[in-house]
Amino acid sequence: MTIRKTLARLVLTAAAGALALPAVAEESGWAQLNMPKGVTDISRKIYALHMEIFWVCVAIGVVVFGAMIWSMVVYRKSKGAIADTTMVHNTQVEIVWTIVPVIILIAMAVPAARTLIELEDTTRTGLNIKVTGFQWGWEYEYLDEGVSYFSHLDRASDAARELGSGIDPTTVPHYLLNVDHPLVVPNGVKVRLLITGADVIHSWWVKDLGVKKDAIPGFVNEAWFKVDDDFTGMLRGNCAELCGRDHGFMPIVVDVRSRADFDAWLKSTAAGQKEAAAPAAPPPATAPSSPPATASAAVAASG
Ligand SMILES: [Cu+2]
Repeated sequence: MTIRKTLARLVLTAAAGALALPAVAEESGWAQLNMPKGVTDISRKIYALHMEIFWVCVAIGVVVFGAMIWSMVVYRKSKGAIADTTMVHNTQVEIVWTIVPVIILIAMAVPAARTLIELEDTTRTGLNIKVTGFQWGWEYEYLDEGVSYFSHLDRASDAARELGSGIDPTTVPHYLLNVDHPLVVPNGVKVRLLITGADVIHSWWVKDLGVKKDAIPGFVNEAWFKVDDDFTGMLRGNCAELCGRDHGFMPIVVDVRSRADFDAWLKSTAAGQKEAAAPAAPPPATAPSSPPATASAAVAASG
């Protein structure tokens, strides 16, 4: 088979695969080489910007390296070429190679700035969640609803990662990419994240949401996302800041639900946590009173 045929077959296979996959299938093969389009308007804008800049870079590369290679081959010394000394300090050439890059940079800066401004607009949000990174996991607090819980690496991954565990990691579903309690959010709602760190710097990164924000102790960073109305499902991400020994073992899972499903989940979780935090029934007069359970001890039973 010729190289051209092989390449054509690879391109067709990749295209067919891309068409057959749902919106956020886990990428495999060729799709892994690029960033995903994601499930939000902003993530698609970031993807479009990335592709625009990518093709500008490709064009510049082709022109610059093409001119260099052509000059070196055609005007080589062995062919009797003599250097053109009029090109040195040629004012016209210098003006052209200053102005052309400036125009290219401005052409790239305009769409980049537009997307960046939109990315930073955390106004008019429908849900506020505080995200705290710690060694090694995440805490999520639904600020207006009084719901909070911790999210750790799931037990199956945690057991398989132990040295000499004897468990084949390929048999563990979503190995090192699964958690016990995912962040549950509704689709079609603008969600604001307030991101901070409890010990060292972490970074909350979910590529399908177009969010990657550092979690820094003593600072609160903001980010937002609004998942497409028609999307429900799991999105996966990681801590993107080297934060210590178990940096690779603090994945992020976002469970996107419909508005009604989310409301039901939030209501039942809030009720469950309130019940867990309520003081126990009054003890007998002679027995010492037990300390009340704290809200942080109540871990959400997310379904
Ligand atoms: Cu981390």
